[in-house]
Amino acid sequence: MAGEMVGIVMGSDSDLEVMKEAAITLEEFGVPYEMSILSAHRTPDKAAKYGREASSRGLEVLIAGAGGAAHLAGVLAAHTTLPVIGVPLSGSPLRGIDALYAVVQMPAGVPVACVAIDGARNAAILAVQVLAVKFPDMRCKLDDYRRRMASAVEARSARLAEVGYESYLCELERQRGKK
Ligand code: RP5
Repeated sequence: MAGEMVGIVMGSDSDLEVMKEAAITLEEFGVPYEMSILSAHRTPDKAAKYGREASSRGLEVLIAGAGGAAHLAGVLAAHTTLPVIGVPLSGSPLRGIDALYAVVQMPAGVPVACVAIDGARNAAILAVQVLAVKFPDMRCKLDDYRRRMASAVEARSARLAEVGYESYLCELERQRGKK
C-alpha cells in the first residue's frame, strides 16, 4: 500500500472536533489518509476539483463531513465515481437534522452513503469495509475488530451480572469522571 487511500474532507475547521474521529479510526486500521477543509459553498471550484481529481490521485474512498446545508458529500459525488460517505454534522441550530436530510436525500443516479449524525467513526469503518473488497488484509483487521468489540460487550455483561446494576452504574460514573 502506498499513498493516501482515503480523503477526509470537511466544510469548516469547526467540523474538525467530530471529523478527527474518522482520522483516529483510520489510524487504528493502518489506513493512510489525507484531511482537507473544502466547502461546497465557500470554495465551490476547489470542491469540484477535489472530486474530479480524487481517483487519479490514488484515493479510493472519500469521507465528507458538513453541517447545516450540507452539500459537500453530494458535490464530491457529482464529480467522482469513487464511493463517497457523508457525515451529517450536528453543529447547526437544527442539531444536524438539516445536514442529515441534505446528505441522505441525494437524487437517483448520484448516491452518497450516509452515516449517523456525527457518525465519523462509522464513516471510517465503512471506508475500511469498502477497501477490504480490494485489500484482504483489511478484512482480517475488520474481523479482529469485530471480535474485540464482541469480547468487550461480553465482559461488560459479565461484570453487570457480577456486581449488579447499582454498583455497575457507580463504576460507569467513576469512569466518566476520569475522562
Ligand atoms: C458548513 O457550515 C460546515 O461544514 C460547518 O459545519 C458549518 C458552519 O461552518 P462555520 O461557519 O463554523 O465555518 O459548511
